[in-house]
Amino acid sequence: MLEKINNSEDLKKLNIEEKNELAEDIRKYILEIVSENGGHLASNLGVVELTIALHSVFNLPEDKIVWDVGHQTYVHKILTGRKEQLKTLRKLGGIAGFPKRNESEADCFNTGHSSTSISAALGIARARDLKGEKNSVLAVIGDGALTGGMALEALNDVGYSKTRMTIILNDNEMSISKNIGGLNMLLSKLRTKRTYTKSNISLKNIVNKVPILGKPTVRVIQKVKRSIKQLIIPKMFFEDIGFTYLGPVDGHNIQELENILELSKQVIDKPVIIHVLTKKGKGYKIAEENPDKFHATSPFVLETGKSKKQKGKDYSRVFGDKLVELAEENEKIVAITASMKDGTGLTRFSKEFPNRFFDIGIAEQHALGLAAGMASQGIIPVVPIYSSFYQRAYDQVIHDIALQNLPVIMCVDRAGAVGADGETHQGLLDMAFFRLVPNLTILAPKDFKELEDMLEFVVKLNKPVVIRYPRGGEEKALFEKHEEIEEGKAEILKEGKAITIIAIGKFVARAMKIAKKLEEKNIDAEVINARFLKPLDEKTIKESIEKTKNVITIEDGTIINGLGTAVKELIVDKKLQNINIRAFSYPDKFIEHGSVDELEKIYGLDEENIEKEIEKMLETQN
Ligand SMILES: Cc1ncc(C[n+]2csc(CCOP(=O)(O)OP(=O)(O)O)c2C)c(N)n1
Repeated sequence: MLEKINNSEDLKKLNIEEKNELAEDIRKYILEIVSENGGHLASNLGVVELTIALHSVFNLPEDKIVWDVGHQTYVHKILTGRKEQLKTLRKLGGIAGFPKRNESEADCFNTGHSSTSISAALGIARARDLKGEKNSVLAVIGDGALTGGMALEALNDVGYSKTRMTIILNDNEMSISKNIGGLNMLLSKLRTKRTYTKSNISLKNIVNKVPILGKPTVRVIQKVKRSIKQLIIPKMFFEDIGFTYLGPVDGHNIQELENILELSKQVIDKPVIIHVLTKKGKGYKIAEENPDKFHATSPFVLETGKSKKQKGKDYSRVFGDKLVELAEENEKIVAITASMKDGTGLTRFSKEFPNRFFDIGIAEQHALGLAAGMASQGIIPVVPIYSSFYQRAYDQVIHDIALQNLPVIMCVDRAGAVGADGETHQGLLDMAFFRLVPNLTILAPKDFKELEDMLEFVVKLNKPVVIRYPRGGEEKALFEKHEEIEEGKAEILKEGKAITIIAIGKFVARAMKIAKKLEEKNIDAEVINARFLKPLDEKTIKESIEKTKNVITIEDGTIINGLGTAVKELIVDKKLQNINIRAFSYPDKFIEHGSVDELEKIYGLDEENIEKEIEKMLETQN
């Protein structure tokens, strides 16, 4: 069936049996591709029927669908002319793992970070009304994403304003792990009221029997429907805040989904929320049983579900294990996660210290606000969040933490380029935006051991602090020493006279390798592990630059306001004369998807290029 379908026009010609067959074909196709390329598997398998129903009932690109997070859009891509291209999913130059306006007209809004869809859809709907147009606007949001503050702010606005739009609440009871929170409790009450589906579908039959459906008829229907529900659940949250609530509906029954979507089109004086029940990983038993593991996966063997690559130790694990060790010694230490327990390495901590572990939903702002409150009372909160998601909590870092100088330990996981998830997920801005904030101490370890040492150091520091470390494992380099961490103190790893190489974080290992290669060519490089972006070790760096007169910096962040900028500022401020400087970093642009190795090559951060550039720099000087 999949061979016959290239777009939603083809889809609309199919009957229900054929659509069911198509759903199975799509599942197989997605499994083939994701097992090969890696990607977000379980969420996509869960929305196959829902996406088919949406494309059957609505007409894109006139009608607009905003996908929250956007990790579940593989089916949507298949049904909007990108079936073949999906084979290049997440590869350099290939199709992105998230919706992109520049990829297709059917992608009306870019997403990647959670909980933005309702705001964006409301904006699109208001623009439609201002322009006097009539198209439908929908947001598809998961129960996990609904826990994010931005989604709740938008719900508050949509319900009150009565703007015509539809929210599809894709409820699979999961965020990445099990979903949590009061809203989840509300949804589980609603989930069990299967009778709604029946009553709604029969309402749809009534609607169909009325030839021309006027506003008053809809109102009567709504009234009847509301009174039925009120009998069962005394307090209808969604209806009370201004929505027409439809559902819950079986998210794997295409006919029922189409019926309820058609019904929603009839409601013209209010926003609608359709509660759709789906199963994460649907149709692939191994993912159904381990939806968290298959939320996002590296390439795997289809028959067994086993990863194709042997997974070694990574920074998140090292962080998690060290935190357990520190928490055993210090009962003030607590850990907070914004729905990323596994990803940030906190699973062990959550088991060993359940009372000191807080999963607070996909709510980074709240995570930092909560941490600030705890720190104000003498608790030591440790908050690991991915670099790109820290962007969301910037004001909490400034206003709630730094301004009050509260000792919160902010661990920035996935700092630097992350690879296949692409521009929304690259962790390239954190050094730049954290460096601006007064009172923050900012560190980055050169390897696993230094991360452990830094954690030991910061739990005693009693200041707001940021430690950033990359995705995956450590870059292999044999460090002969690990000096004790002292506040604002860099580490000279190799002495030399020809050039100073200052690196931070994962690139320190690369700096050492480059220095060794240069040595073979009789170029004597000094290597400094900056350790602290702030406060920068001005004394050590100044003395070295004065000696060598040549300096390069290497960092996995944007060119603006990182290590390179800090060293340039130092050269100007200290009036150092006749210095050659070159900063290696990512440029001032959003960095596309591709493997980290590929991206580093493209942006000139690979060993060979840096070595070549150093040689050129020294040659022109001679
Ligand atoms: C701001 C932000 N924080 C964290 C994430 C990481 N993340 C991606 S998907 C996801 C869970 C989403 O759950 P839900 O909305 O229920 O969708 P499902 O995958 O279950 O369909 C999380 C936490 C993110 N994308 N954005």
